[in-house]
Amino acid sequence: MPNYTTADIRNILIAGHGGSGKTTLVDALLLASGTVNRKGSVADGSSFSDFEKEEKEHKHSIYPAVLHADHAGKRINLIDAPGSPDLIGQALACMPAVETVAVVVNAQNGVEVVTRRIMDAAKERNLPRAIIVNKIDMPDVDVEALVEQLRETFGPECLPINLPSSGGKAVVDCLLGTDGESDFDTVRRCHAAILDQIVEMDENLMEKYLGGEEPDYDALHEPFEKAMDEAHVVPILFTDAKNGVGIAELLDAMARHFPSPLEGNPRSFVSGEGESERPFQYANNPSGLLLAHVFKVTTDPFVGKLAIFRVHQGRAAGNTQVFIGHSKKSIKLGHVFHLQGKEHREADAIIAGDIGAVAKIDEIHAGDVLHDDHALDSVHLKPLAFPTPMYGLAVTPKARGDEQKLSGALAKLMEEDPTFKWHTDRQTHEVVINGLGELHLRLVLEKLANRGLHVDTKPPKIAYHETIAAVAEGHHRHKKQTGGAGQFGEVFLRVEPLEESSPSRKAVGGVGYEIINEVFGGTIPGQFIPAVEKGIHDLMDQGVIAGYPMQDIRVAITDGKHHPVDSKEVAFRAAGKFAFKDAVLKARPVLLEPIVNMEVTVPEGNVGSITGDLSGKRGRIQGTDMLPGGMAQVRAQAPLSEVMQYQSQLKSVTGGQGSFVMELSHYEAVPANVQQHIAAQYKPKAEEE
Ligand SMILES: Nc1nc2c(ncn2[C@@H]2O[C@H](COP(=O)(O)OP(=O)(O)OP(=O)(O)O)[C@@H](O)[C@H]2O)c(=O)[nH]1
Ligand SMILES: [Mg+2]
Repeated sequence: MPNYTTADIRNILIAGHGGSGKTTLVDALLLASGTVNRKGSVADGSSFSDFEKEEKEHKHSIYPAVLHADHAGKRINLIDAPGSPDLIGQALACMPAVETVAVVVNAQNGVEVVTRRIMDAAKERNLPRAIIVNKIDMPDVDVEALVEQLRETFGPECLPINLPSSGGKAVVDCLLGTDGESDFDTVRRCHAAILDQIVEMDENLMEKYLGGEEPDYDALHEPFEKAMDEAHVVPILFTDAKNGVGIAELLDAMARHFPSPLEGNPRSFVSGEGESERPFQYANNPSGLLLAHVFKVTTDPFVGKLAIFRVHQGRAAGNTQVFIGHSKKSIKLGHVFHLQGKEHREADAIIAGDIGAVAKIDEIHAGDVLHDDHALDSVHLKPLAFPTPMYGLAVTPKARGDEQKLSGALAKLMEEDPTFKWHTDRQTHEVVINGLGELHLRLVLEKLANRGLHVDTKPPKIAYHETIAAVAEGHHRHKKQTGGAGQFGEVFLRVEPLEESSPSRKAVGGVGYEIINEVFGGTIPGQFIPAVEKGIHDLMDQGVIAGYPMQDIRVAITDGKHHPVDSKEVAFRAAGKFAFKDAVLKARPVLLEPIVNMEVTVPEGNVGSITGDLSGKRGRIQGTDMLPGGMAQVRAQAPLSEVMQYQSQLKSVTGGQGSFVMELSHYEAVPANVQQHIAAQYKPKAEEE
């Protein structure tokens, strides 16, 4: 067993915008705690956190790494997430594993795109946050203005607990400290501001404090931690990770004030599905039954598949039998490890609150729950939304015969990254990959190449959907007489648009429809209804206008006729399909196209041409924000079909200085002329009836 208890653990996600210094900070924390004996460096490829081949080549993080620093009797687990906007899915996926999200802000740049995204996502998930302002050594940083910006953007609960001093060469405590020199504001004023906020959590403490008594660290832990849990305080700390300034103070703060697994806000585990879904209470207690959540899987060159999990209850001991989700078959866990970057340290058990890993178990997938009790078999974490990736490429292997290998590799990558998707196009049979931006997919192609898989790429076809805009009725009689036995089935039905709010319709972009049976008096005998439904399904899948799947349609089967001898399933399946087609053609069929949310980052001088260009592409500009360093961000919505090749257009306008990410917003009807054009190009296979 480890020499620490659940109460001694701190789980902290280090997230924030690219280049803010997260990895450097983690390397500094490891060194300062004495957990390692040298300082890792991103620049020379010796970082404990950025250890993967691609990370060393690019000199920035691409995958989250799990590390730990032991300090003051506490085990501080640190997850270092990549900061590129394209890779935000990786940070989001790690949130269920931690009690605290520490957002690193580059003192020079202030609030950036990913700063905002992570702050919002952590708040949405009810996770306590801290802000670490890094790079305070850089020339011309205006820390005072930055604190103002943080408070304006994220709320007045963002309050410094230390302050830079000696021109950024040191930090001075203002949580308990009342005097000392600081580079801006006064220690006394900041001390009063943060304490006023914290004592609100504890009446007793407040009384004493108002009576002039200063609290000590022990008295502060509980109210401080509680204030973080309730987002009543978001502590701000200052560091220069490169030169080790503020690092010891940060370690102290993590150990002293940040919530332990026993104190942090509980994760939303639920049992059952749909209507029978209930919140599931668990206890962060090592002696209970095992409940662990796999938040990340990776492929390790030495040990193969590695599943990284957070134990929420009980303990995951090596060489024991566990169940995966609702599978009734138990598997043997084998060795369990603590991770220190690429190093795996074997442990007897991973206790409640801790983070560990297990290797070589193909049956374990990201999002799985590991447990050791059948009674827990329907327990899972309430799924959280990830951005839906829409930037796509159709890929074909350069070497013949690599198709199988390619799909195997893509399936692995998809499991490792919740915002990477791949599928085979139904019409073109091409393999299509989707990511959040150009960089995202470029990294995927690089990873494939490193595994010996080289591919050609081209833009994929747009995934249109079809739907209807009106109510209509349809009818078809299927009758065949070939020699002896005949086929007979007749169907009447009605179609209507299915509103977005209908419970039977799935999430945005999901293909939702509903079929109801209103047949009265057995005009279609019960046993043939499934055949009619099958026929409707067939056409839903094939589409009517241009060969795309249909969605958001309610179909009511209303009436029909049968024949005592000739009525057969095939007859009703055909009748159902063509009655549905008859109805759809009368119900003003429309083609829906995907609309994407885009965030385009360009030099300020290019904003005019970028917004002009996007407007010309049927885009809607939603806002422009100035960013540090003479850059600006344009937020817009645009039809995917118009921005499929955006990378090359952006490159030519900005001379390679622009970047963008896109995600699915919703589906919308295409303009009539576009629909006519697409429908005219569609040549359905001759239909046999
Ligand atoms: N001057 C100065 N440089 C720093 C500091 N922290 C990090 N750097 C430098 O900033 C650059 C980026 O640092 P990283 O630690 O890789 O940043 P990151 O946030 O992990 O970046 P991503 O992994 O791409 O998201 C490196 O060149 C670091 O040496 C700091 O406090 N002061
Ligand atoms: Mg990094």
